[in-house]
Amino acid sequence: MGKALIVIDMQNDFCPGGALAVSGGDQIVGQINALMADFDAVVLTQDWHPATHASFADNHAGAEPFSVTRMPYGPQVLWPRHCVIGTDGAAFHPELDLDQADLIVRKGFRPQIDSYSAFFENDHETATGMAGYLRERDLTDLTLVGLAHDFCVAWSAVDALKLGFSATVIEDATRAIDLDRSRDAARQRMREAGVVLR
Ligand code: VGL
Ligand code: ZN
Repeated sequence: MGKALIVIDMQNDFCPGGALAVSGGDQIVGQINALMADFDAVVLTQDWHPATHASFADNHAGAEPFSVTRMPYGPQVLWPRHCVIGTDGAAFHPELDLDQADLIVRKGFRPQIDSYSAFFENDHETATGMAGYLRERDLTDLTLVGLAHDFCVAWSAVDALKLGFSATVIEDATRAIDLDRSRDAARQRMREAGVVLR
């Protein structure tokens, strides 16, 4: 039973100057690097979208970024184009210590479905492979950090609990998009699911 640090989407597009910049997103890199040595394993996630991705507002005629549409799997925020496969925006923050990572899980590469969680795409059915990897290595005790607190970090933490892992979010090593008070909503959902916020 080991401890894994799950570093969510520490990519250029989520940092200041990026396409979907999270305020202060770059300020947490040093802290995340310093945490890595305290864990048995480090797993990074990477938001990784084809140019045609259905979560991009500019792939929907007349749609504004940050508006909400309906997808077959439920409501979906339409985002500014971000983390397009192979672009600099999709690359990790240059100071993130990739050398300490055991695994990189890419998500959101299916054109018709978004993926906030590190475990499942937004249909809550299509698995990313993360759970299988962690279980095979007997990594049961998860700590989550990275971007964005109220989307990919929160969904990942809630799914971790559903799958039988324990999950702690170090809030100081996250930053939120905070769309329509989504930060408060995410904190409440995480607490209700049994995620430890620290
Ligand atoms: C994220 C919105 C769209 C995230 C990814 O990493 O929180 N948010 N894609
Ligand atoms: Zn995305």
